[in-house]
Formats: sequence, C-alpha cells, structure tokens
Amino acid sequence: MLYPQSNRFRRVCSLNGLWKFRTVADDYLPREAVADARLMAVPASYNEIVTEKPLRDYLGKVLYEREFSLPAPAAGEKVYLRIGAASHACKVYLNGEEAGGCINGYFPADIPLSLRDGKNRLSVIIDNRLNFHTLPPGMPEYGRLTINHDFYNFTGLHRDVLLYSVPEEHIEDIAVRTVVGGDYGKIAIEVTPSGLAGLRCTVLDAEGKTVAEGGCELCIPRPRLWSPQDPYLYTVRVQTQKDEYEQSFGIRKVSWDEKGLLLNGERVYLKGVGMHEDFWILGKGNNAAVNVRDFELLRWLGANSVRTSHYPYSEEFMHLADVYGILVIDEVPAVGLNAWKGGTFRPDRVNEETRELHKELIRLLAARDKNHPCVVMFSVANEPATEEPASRAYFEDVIAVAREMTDLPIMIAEVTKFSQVSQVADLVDFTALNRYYGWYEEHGWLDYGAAALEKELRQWHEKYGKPVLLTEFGADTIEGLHTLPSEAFSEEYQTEFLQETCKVLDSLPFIAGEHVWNFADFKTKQGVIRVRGNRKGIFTRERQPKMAAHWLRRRWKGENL
Ligand code: BDP
Repeated sequence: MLYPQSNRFRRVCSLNGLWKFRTVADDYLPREAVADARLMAVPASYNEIVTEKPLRDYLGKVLYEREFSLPAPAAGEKVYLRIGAASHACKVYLNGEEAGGCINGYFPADIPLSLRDGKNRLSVIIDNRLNFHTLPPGMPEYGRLTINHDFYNFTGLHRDVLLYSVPEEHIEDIAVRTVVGGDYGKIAIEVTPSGLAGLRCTVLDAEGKTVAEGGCELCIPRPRLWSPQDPYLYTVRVQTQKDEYEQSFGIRKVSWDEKGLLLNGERVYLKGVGMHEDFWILGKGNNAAVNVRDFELLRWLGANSVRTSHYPYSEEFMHLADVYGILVIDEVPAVGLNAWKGGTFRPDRVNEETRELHKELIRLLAARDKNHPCVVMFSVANEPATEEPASRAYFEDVIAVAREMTDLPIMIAEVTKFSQVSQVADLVDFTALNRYYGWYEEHGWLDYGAAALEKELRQWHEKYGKPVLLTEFGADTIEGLHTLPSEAFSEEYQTEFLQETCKVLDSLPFIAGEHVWNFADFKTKQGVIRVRGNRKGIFTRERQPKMAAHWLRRRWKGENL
C-alpha cells in the first residue's frame, strides 16, 4: 500500500473538485449517468455544505459521480483509483460496472480500473449507516442513527481521490526496518513483490545526498536519529528495471519501562492532545491548510504528541507528524463499543463479526503506517465496555493480532472505573485512562475532582504496575465567557481544571504523559450537553486559542513566557 507518487514510471492525476451528488435508494445501480444531481465538493463531508436539515442528517446511500478521460496508457501500464477515505463504506463503479470499494470510513482503498478510450464515468455509492458489525458501531432505528461515540456522523469522500498509473511489473509495497546500534544504523528494505529485476536501493539524507546504496540491506554510519527535537527524515529510492519509488523514513528506537516511554533510549513524557478531523464546512474533509495550521499550533503549544482519536487520520496528516516531530498514538476506529443498554459484547451485538473487522483494521493500520517514525504506540480501542466479562476474549484476540503486526506498545483508552474492574488491563502495555473528574463527576468542584483522580490513578498503578497515561481530561468552554471566581464553561474554569489536574499528575512518579481533551472544538450530534458541538477544545473550531492554551503553552514549553 504505497501512497500514489509520480515520477518517470508513474503518473498521478487528481479527481478532487466538483462531483455530481445526490441521495439514492438502497437498490440504486449507476447504469446510466445520474440525473437530477447537484454539485458537491471533494474532498469534504456534504453535511455542513448543504442547507437542508433532512439532507444534513440523512441516513442511507448517496451517490458521487463524475466523468474523466486520460491519455492512452503505455503498454502494460495499470491504472488504479485511490480513494483516501469514504465514510463509511463505499462501492465504486466504472462505466456502470462494479470495480471495488472501501470496507471502512477511515482507510484508503486502491481499486484497479479497466478504462475505456475517451470518457469514463466513475460512480461512488457511499452508505453512512452503522450497525454492530461496523467500526464504529451504531444502531439505525426509526430512520435515525443511535451512536455512542461523540462526533458527528460526517459522510462523504473525505480524503483525496486520485488516479494513478504504475508499470505492469511494479513495486507494490516497501517496508523500511531500521535498527540503531552504536555508531551505525542498519536498514533492511523489504520490497514486495520480491524478485523484481534490477532491484537497487539508495538512501538519501535530507539534503538529497546519497548516504548508502546497494541491495536491501544497508548501513548508514553515524545516522541522525529521528526525534521530536530533530525530526530528521531519510528517503530510500527503490529502483527496478521498470519502476521507481521514493519512500521517506526515520531512524528511531521506541522502548518502554515501568515509568513510561523511551525514544532512542531517552525518557519522553507525552505532552499533547486528543484531536479530531473536523473543521467548519469541510466536516471531515482532508485539507492541507487546516492540517498545516494544526501542526503549527501543536508546535506553538510545545506539544510533543497526539492521539489520532478515534480513528486513523489521513496519510497527509501522518506525513506532517513525521516532519514536525509529533509522536503519534495511532488509534483504530473502535470507539463507541460501550454504553449500549443491555450490554455491548453480546452474540447479537459487538460479536465475532465485529471482531474480525477489528482485527482486519488493525492489520491495515499497521501496514499503512509502518514507515512513519512518528508512530510510537497503537491504541486498539477507545472506551470499550471492558467491565463486561466477554470483553476479555474479544480483546485477547484483537491484541494478539496487534502484537503480530507491531513491536510498539499497545494501549486501550479506558473509561471503565477502577472499581468496575477492567477485564483487559493486564493485556496492554500502558494503562491509559480517560477521566473527567471536575467535569462529568464532581462538576464544579475541582478540589474534590483532583482528590478523586489521584486516588484512582494510584489504584490502577498499584494493581497493574504499568505506566499510566491520562489520555483524556478536559472541560467544555465557551470562548469569551469569563467568570471570577471561575464557573463551569468559562475560560477561567477550563484553565483551572487543567492546572489542578496537572498538579496531581506532577505529584505521581508513574505518569507517562498527559493528553488534553480536545485540541479544538468539534461537531457532535445534537444534545443537551452540547452547545454547537463539543467545546472542550483548547482552540476554537476556527483554531484560535482559548485562555487555557496559553497556560498549557507555558507549562509544556517550560519557559517563563
Ligand atoms: C470521552 C470520549 C470522547 C468524548 C469525551 C467528552 O472518549 O470521545 O468526546 O468523552 O465527552 O468519554 O467530551
């Protein structure tokens, strides 16, 4: 699974822009060119673009369609369609014939196309309904969708749609494995398929100078290691007789002990945020400007890490994390596996079928992100109902697959209280807790909240002996609302909430990091506790700082700013 790239053997052509769009019935097949369509932007969700409420909240199938033509292909050249992500599942048709599809809303799909001369008609049918065998799960009832995850059910072609060509005998995949030791960095480059004629690898430094060349086993003397302080990237140019691809990578070593994470042998305390792919009008549409703004803000904050809560983010985002030196906890879209009345892990709900998909998505994520030095941990779920006995067998299986795929540490963000007893706490490497003392509990009482938090953190650590990450803590805050003394929803309250929580964290030696919930305000389903979405952002949805962001910046930069 290589990101499309153009060079003397490969071509990439973007299909982003304006597509025809409409809702369609469940049995619709795109035999003819669509009639009665309107225009829709790609990549974007359609929900915040349209003005009609029934369409914004529509549940069912929608069609995206457009025509394109390409110059005649070279002999043997193959053309693929890359859909960066379509939420939640899609089927792709070329000239009315089914060509492939995506199995989940947060992963890329590469679909081979047999083009005809002249104009080709591409139709993508997206279904935004969730059920107990999708991730995240949901329950459509009476034309509405019940979801137990806290972000809007955005729908659309969310990431870039590209056409790309590769030569007949082409490089399908590249995995760069690095080993750091003493004065050298050993690099093993695994190229798929094996046995391509004339295979040759060249490692270039950031200035484009060759530092190693030859076969697939190379050695770089005195390598410059990748880290948040120095996010140094190398590139390997893989050449065969018929093809070529340049893959960036970093050299770094991740390990961990009972106190937390180590990068290149040095302790790193995680300072950062949980995020969302979410912005005005675009919804979950990938946008380079928003992505770069987000990384500029992370740098401004002095953050060193993020969690891709609650699903894999775009490949473009992951590349920026490599470049900006932001460590990533990579999360699969297993969110909302809790709070179902009558239980979650049941034969008729989140069951074997869900588990098989969950395992497949872990495989896909590890495969997609294997060459990103930014990824330092995998999160296999957010807040599942781990107090249910049946969650044990489910996660034993899921985590076993994650262990096959990666040597990196594995966590589950837990909402289960210590007193409820998590059935999976011993299976993971880090205890990761999402806690809202002072907000959902002890609301308005920061001192009681802090005491309750400290007690619970100590209990988890005493029992399981693992490093503890506070993966979520935060308070909804309406920007511009000020109160003295502080009161919930004011900027003062958010700042004090973070200050009191951080005092607790600073007093405990086993805390491995803190991730504030959330980086920015984001859209959710409507609800009595949501004033135009979740407002726990330290930045507003337009990415301007609230008071708390200034305080965090001082804390994380450790400077007297
Ligand atoms: C946590 C969830 C997160 C929510 C947050 C909240 O992990 O997705 O947005 O609560 O309620 O439980 O703000």
